[in-house]
Amino acid sequence: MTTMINWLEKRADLSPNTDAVKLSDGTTYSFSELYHHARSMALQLKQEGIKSGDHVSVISPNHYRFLVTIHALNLIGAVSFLMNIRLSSAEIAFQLQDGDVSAVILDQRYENLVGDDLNVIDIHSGNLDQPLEQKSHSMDLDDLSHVIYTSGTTGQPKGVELTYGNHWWNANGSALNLGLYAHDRWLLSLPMFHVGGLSIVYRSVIYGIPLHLHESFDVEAIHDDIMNQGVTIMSVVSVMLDQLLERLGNDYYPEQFRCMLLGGGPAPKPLLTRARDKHVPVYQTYGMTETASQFCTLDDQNAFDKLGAAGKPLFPNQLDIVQDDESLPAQQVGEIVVHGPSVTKGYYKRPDETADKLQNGWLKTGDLGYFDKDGFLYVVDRRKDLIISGGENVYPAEIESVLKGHPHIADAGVVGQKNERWGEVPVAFIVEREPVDEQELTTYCQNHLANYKVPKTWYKTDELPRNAAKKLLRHQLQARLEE
Ligand code: S0N
Ligand code: AMP
Ligand code: MG
Ligand code: MG
Ligand code: MG
Repeated sequence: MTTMINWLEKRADLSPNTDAVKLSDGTTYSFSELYHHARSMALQLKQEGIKSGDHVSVISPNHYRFLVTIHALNLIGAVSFLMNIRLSSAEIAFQLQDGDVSAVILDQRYENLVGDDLNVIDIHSGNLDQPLEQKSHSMDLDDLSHVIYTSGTTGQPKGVELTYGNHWWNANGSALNLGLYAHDRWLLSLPMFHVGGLSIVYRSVIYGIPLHLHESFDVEAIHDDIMNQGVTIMSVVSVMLDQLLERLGNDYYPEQFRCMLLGGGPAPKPLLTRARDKHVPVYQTYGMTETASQFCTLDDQNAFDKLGAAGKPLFPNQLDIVQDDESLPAQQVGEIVVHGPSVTKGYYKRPDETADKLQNGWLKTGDLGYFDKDGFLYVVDRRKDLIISGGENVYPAEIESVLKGHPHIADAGVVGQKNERWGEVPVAFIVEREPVDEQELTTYCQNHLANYKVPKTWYKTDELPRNAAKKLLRHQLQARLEE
């Protein structure tokens, strides 16, 4: 047990007048204002019945109120379940139930995603400037701060448990790698419901630097922010970098822009080359929900030399490449396993899966990679069957199980297809029981799944390749696609 003063409270004491946030319309809030707003929100939420230890879901796009809510729930000591706004109501319902969630704080635009059996609170209600008494708040590094769901090979999403300690070590490891300057400003456009965005919230408070909060991925607004508003770091996924480079055209970013942190999936070599040609300092990173964001990252010295590498494990993380429990030498591809204080303690209410994936403190990621002779990580393949579309994970098993629930479908197999815009998109092979048209299938999937999981192309076939044990051979479907 390691207790600390609440980080926002500490930051508001150390740098009360420093900007905590800058919004795209130019509005700024200082750390002391953010702290006051979070305490006001916490008071309101307590009046709504939320107390320490409660499981509370937050469903919102990026917004100042979302940031305030995250801090307010931390002040109360409630565990926040951050949910992807792109999910369908069926997917949200699963997480709410699985997570034993008792209240939902949401942006009204997403009201239709939840039933009325829970305590639903409008994130935009409540006065953020309430008169408050002096009070001190603490946090325990071993306590859960968030649970974030990820899908799996089985098609059943599971909640990754993240503690304050996970975030603390992640933020410290990041600064020890990227460095920290008094004038740093981190642009936040990744959604805060994924760890890539969430981790910036904690870095801002722990480092005492402003975050430039964008409510959507508006290329023009972001380009302007980098060019004219002193942004020094931005976190992106490949599809964002691609569009930003397009917008940059023949121009160059100002010198103070020192890091484009690129993660969330593979980085195509041509994209990295384009960025290098434009002197955009891309730091490729490897990390995941289970490691509270970046785990391995390139550094200043090697950002341009080790194109394609995801760097070395951040201080004090360890990463190994293994096969049959043996470490492999450099250049040999094996499974990536990770160990360190930013790694999750496990999956909520999933003791078997936790025991299977976390052994002796090492997490089996399922990803494949190798070290070069200098110890830099190269990720060569993702967890089994994982498709990444624009930074969002898509698991074939999840889509297949929805498709097989359709009365006219006898069998279904889903694989990823290369896509100019999203990197990869899911496509489906189906065996019909009775004729069914593509529009009907698309609508059916839209009712059950997030949009980015809906197959973009349908291939009708007489039979799917399965082995003797009836296991679907997805690589054969993949090969058919490439033909
Ligand atoms: C790429 C984004 C911004 C695209 O969204 P955009 O442009 O805002 O789309 P919309 O206008 O909302 O929708 C238009 C149509 O496009 C569909 N759509 C939207 N997104 C996708 C998608 N990803 N794939 C396929 N289709 C998509 C909409 O449905 C809509 O369709 P129609 O018109 O039919 O209604 C957006 O997708 C985005 O924000 N992506 C990033 C998500 C993300 O955060 N991923 C990272 C998750 N991983 C982690 O957090 C761990 C790694 C990590 O921590 C990290 C990652 C990056 C950088 C740093 C780190 C770090 O370690 O610190
Ligand atoms: P998520 O937790 O949803 O962000 O998914 C994390 C997964 O994204 C990892 O397990 C990898 O499969 C993939 N990933 C993350 N970073 C990289 C990278 N640098 N190169 C390739 N794949 C990556
Ligand atoms: Mg101000
Ligand atoms: Mg994901
Ligand atoms: Mg939908």
